[in-house]
Amino acid sequence: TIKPFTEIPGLWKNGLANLYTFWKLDGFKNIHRIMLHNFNTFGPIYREKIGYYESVNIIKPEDAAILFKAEGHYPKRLMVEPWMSYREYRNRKCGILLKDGEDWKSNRVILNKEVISPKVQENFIPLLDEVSQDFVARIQKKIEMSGKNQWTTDLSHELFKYALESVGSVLYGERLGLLLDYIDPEAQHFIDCISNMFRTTSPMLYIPSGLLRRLGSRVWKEHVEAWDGIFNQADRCIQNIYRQLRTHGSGKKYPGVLASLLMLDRLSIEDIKASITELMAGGVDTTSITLLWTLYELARYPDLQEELRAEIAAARAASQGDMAQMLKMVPLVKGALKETLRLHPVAVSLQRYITEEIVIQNYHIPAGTLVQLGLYAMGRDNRIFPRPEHYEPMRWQQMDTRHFRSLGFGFGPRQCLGRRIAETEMQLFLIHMLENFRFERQRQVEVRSTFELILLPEKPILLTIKPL
Ligand code: HEM
Ligand code: 2DC
Repeated sequence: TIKPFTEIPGLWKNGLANLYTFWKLDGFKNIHRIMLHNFNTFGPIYREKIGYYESVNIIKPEDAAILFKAEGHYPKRLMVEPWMSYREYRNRKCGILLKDGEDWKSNRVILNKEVISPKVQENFIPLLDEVSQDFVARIQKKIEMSGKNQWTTDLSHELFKYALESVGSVLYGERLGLLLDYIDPEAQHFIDCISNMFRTTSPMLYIPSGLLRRLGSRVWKEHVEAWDGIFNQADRCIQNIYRQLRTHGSGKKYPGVLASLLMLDRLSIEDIKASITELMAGGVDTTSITLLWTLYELARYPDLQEELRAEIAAARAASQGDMAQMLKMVPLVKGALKETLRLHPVAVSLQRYITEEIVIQNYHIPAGTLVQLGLYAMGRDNRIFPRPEHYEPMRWQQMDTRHFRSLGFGFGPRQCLGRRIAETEMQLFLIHMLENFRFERQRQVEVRSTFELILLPEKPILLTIKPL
């Protein structure tokens, strides 16, 4: 017999009391560990209410399959309210990330063609390959300058630049110049603004941002400042391409995502600007942190680095300089990235408002409910991933991975729009870096994640980079 919604275990009766407990547990930074704890306490499904925000939480791949079948034609995830509030406050248009319904769908269909289809991915490869090669050269220079034939560093700042340079080259079809010795202070400011934007979002998640705005609170002010910086820099980049296109037209073989969208002329300029801004902002911390975690894991396993190098060398030889071909021959590199996202997902959860009633773990869940899949908790569950604490890229070759286990980029028509850019950029990075360097770690202590809307390393990760 199927049990009613009201019998789902969990703490959902007193939202305010739960918000207080959450706050006392420093929940804003520990949301991922609290979710893990809740699954251990309540089992594979629990209901929760924190403040005014209510959800049902699930963890199993087979339940994720049921969830995504009920997401409807216009899948809707939890609205990040502060992001929406900013756009209302500054009277800015929402891009693809915050749109809904038919408006989202019609924009997404067009963006898919220019951002995530296999056809355009081929165009991204040479652009991203060049950025990776420049990054290697930059690291080589740093190693030389150190005078010690090795470089020990917190690589995150370099990775932010790499990520912005990569996404910028794809969006604008030209280089921003972030890997040069002297970089544009505006570009560095943009990077700082993105981190600040994420950091100031999480404390506002459970408190209506309208309230914080009227109270003139400090987080809200910092949040606005961060988004202002993001929009201003993106506007400058977009204006620049727009002007070039009007005066010279596009001479290049592939002019980038923005110019392609402008020439296609199927979205309004305002819609294009809004989504390009979000793509530019979404393309920095996500890939850079995933790459940092990957190097962190690889630094612990020198043998794995060797296996990856062997695969890369074989692929390099077999593909004879055709990078598109080469990327099809590196399953272990791809497995490593999946393994990183399993242990260190960018998004702590995936969420959908279901459009029809479903049954999960024998409980009725009514249409309209917000259902969350605990991505971080799933990746660390030993019933789903045997020996979850082991970093084993190989497991993605053996297991039945098709069944809702590799969900780092989300799922279905609402999945990450930047997925192909991110994957290509990260694969090329690992290929070039492993072809040139070895990675080691000073202290073999574990670095935990902290929640700043996305999951980030709690403290700096120090790596030692040595030439091969
Ligand atoms: C959405 C993860 C990189 C732009 C998402 C979602 C996830 C995600 C989990 C929500 C998907 C869902 O609800 O099903 C990641 C990860 C990345 C990454 C793990 C890298 C390791 C990027 C990059 C860009 C980007 C590089 C931009 C170039 C977006 C956008 C959305 C999105 C625009 C919203 C799509 C929509 O609502 O239709 N991402 N992302 N992401 N991501 Fe990413
Ligand atoms: C954060 O409880 C935790 O890819 C919340 O590139 C639920 C939630 C909702 C939406 C998620 C967010 C979480 C984490 C960050 C995500 C976001 C959707 C897109 C965004 C996953 C899980 C991200 C990082 C985008 C950001 C683009 C932005 C900078 C314009």
